[in-house]
Amino acid sequence: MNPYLDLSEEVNDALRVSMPIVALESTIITHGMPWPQNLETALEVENAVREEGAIPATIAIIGGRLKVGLSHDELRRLADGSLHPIKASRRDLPMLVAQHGNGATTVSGTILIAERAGIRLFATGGIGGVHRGAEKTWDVSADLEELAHSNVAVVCAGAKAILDVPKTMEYLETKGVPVIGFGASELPAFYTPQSDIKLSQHADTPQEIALLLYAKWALGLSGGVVIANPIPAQYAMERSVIDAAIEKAIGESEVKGLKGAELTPYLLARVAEITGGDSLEANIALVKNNAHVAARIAKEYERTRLEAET
Ligand code: PSU
Ligand code: MN
Repeated sequence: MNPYLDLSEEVNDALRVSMPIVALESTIITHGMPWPQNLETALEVENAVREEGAIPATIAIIGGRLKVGLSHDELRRLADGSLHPIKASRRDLPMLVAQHGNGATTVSGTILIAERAGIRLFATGGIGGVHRGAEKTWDVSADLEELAHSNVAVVCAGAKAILDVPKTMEYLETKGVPVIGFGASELPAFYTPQSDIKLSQHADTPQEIALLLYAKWALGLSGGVVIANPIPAQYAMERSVIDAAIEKAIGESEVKGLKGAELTPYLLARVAEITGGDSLEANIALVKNNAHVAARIAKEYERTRLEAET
């Protein structure tokens, strides 16, 4: 085991007896949602995983330790800002470890650490991707490169339109990352269940996905898989409303000249403000839904793996 990793007792026990585990990120708590909904959501998402009979493992860096599975107190201190965590992707890990710093892990930071802990399933809201205007800014999320390397499958609600979604899909294809629609033939657009982007692969059951994951890694094809799970219809937003909010937020970010790691958190917060909190409500609902699905897949994956290996 990596000497910088700190597994919680519960996660350690679960790994020992091959219980299904679902990794969860912490940037969504610290830079993706406001206090106190961020803490409430973090706890509800962990609960969603437990309800399915799997173990949640929220990941963050505290005092330079790579924590897999957080205590209630650690979650609260991340959520209320008292730990002052930076948004941590792959590039930030060496400094945080060397200087005993605190970091909230993005999708990239989380799946990198999950892989080192031996966790194969991860749930979040949305992944980072190729930003609009990337041909000028070169702003491409480290999430995409990490998905190309780390052997972890991500359940998300597709990609939101703060990104250039077609370019994001091209990037994933180039890197050999399968994008599977879960009960969907189109890529979900985060706040809405559909986009106009057809997917070449889809699956209707957790078992189908588990078999695909097993096959991928048994073939020696390293890297991740994106499982695109549409927001449940009752929580979906009106497309014209959310599109207008996103356009407005992007316009403002350009006027302010925002770039780098601060851009995504700014856009998420502004879209929530502009929609009067509706986008936050949708965001919370879809993350919980993703946690349920990831836990069901994790259970099937463990079953598949044990069957194949005994
Ligand atoms: N997209 C969302 N919600 C989020 C994020 C992305 O809908 O909270 C967060 C995730 O942690 C993701 C990160 O890994 O933003 C991507 O940031 P960047 O674009 O700076 O790579
Ligand atoms: Mn970026």
